[in-house]
Amino acid sequence: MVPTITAFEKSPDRGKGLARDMRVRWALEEVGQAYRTRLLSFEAMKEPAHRFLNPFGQIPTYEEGDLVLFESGAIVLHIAERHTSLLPALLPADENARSRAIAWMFAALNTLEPPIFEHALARILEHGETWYEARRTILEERIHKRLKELAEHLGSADWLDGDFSAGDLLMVTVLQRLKGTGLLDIHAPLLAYIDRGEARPAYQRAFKAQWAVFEAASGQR
Ligand SMILES: N[C@@H](CCC(=O)N[C@@H](CS)C(=O)NCC(=O)O)C(=O)O
Repeated sequence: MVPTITAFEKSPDRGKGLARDMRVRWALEEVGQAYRTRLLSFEAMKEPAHRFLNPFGQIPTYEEGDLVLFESGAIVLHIAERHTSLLPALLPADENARSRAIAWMFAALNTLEPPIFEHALARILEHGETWYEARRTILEERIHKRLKELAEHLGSADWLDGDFSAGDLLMVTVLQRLKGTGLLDIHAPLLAYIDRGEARPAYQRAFKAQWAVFEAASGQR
């Protein structure tokens, strides 16, 4: 069954691929699963029809027969779990290694993403506030602490725990939000890590698909 995902009709990131549908597209490409995309305006995301799929009125969602999912991490985990017989898979066959890969998925979304996303939001929504510089400094200190720890764990390895996994997929998408901020400059291994993720053919296909949406929307303006 071909699943349907939702994505922004006009992504506010202007085609940079930072919206969270990108994680889902990338996971689907990694496992070779075709998918359909339903594009939504900001207004449509808040309508009851979409809130039925995601109570928070956000993208991405995932529909596959009777199954409806929201939360990008849960969707990527579902895709990974449904395609474990593939080689290479997004989750390792060994049970302990699989649990560790899932731990990295949580680490990406629970330990790294919160300060990184807060920083991005602050840059957009709070930069005019009198206290903005102080808040920015605090958030950047928190981010640097986590990036240093992550880079130390990664060391000279290509991926976080053995082969590329769903944990790496989520981690790379989380770190990408820092590109252009300068915050990654002193964490060179992480820049190379993001590059490795982005070089994967599945990532390239996913990026192209979301870019096509942005280009089509730009043409209509
Ligand atoms: N934790 C959720 C966050 C979803 C989320 O923040 N989606 C954004 C796009 S990346 C969105 O829909 N923003 C519009 C809004 O919240 O109104 C996930 O990982 O799926």
